[in-house]
Amino acid sequence: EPADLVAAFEARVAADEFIEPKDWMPEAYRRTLIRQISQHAHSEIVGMLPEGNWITRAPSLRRKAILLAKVQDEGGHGLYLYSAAETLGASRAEMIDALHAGKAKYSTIFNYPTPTWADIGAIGWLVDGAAIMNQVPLQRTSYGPYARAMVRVCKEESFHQRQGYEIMMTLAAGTPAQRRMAQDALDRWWWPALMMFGPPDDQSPNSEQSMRWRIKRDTNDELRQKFVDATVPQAELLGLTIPDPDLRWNEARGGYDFGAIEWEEFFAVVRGEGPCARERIEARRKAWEDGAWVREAADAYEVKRRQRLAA
Ligand code: FAQ
Repeated sequence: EPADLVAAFEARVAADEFIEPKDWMPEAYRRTLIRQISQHAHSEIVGMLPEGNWITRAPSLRRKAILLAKVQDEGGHGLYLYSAAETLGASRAEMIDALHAGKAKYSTIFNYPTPTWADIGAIGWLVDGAAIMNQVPLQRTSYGPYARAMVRVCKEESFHQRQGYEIMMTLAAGTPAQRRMAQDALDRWWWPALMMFGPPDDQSPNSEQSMRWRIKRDTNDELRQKFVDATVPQAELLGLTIPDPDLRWNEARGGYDFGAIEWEEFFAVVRGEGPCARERIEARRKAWEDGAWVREAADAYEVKRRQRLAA
């Protein structure tokens, strides 16, 4: 790649300018962005499934309307993000094929089951909470379309986080059985939520380059620490116990120390061995096949529209 173009690109990134679709960019920067943005999109789309499981069984009409709207928002985020990746030259069909073939990743978190209603509270509180921690800094990521998509996504995610926390507040203040259900959901979601931030910095092959290109603005461990620090007081307010005997405030550091994460579990889930991995991909494949007629109808309509315009 021409050294003068590379130097000009790097200077723009260093000056915190946004890189736009028609600007020159190194091929590896383009590929990294397609990887991250498409995987982010897949996470939103696969992320509709664990909560979708509860739409027909939400405990009241109000809860059902809220959950339906939240899951719909996630679909919207996915489409937004696929569009952002398309501006880099990736086609949607290619990206979706890569997901269905198991070549493209999606967040490990969505491979865990949602057996109780409290899981819907825990997902909003912890999973959306972790998502926001990661996405707020991405509003300043160096690629313009990705950064702008994050602005709207973060607004919606912060509403999602509050609705989850409100479910947890209701359960935590409810009957003993409801409190137990809330605690059980926290027990099951806590460690997977910490894994969402990715491998530890010293085992994160992409971090160094992505930080240099300002695609990532914080490292995996920095964001994980911020999430723990923000979430512990929220658990205390609920009167629930974070399932980590090593969790304690570190006065000198001004943050919480926490126990060791089971990275073997994380890497197994990344490899596609998560408890619901097969079910999730099958659900996505089926939805894609069932929707084929809609795509065909849209294409046929577009052909007719162009013919009308040309006539
Ligand atoms: N799951 O070198 P790094 C949501 C992979 S929020 C699966 O550190 P990087 C909202 C990683 O891809 C969730 N794979 O990688 C919602 C890489 O493999 P590759 C989605 C993971 O990219 C809420 C390898 O490990 N959010 O959906 C995970 O620099 C509720 C090495 O890792 C985003 O995607 C993982 N947890 O950092 C929806 C945010 N972690 O690609 C519904 C944007 C790592 O080389 C309900 N993405 N891997 O084959 C990012 O910020 C980054 O991509 C990281 C990973 C931080 C996820």
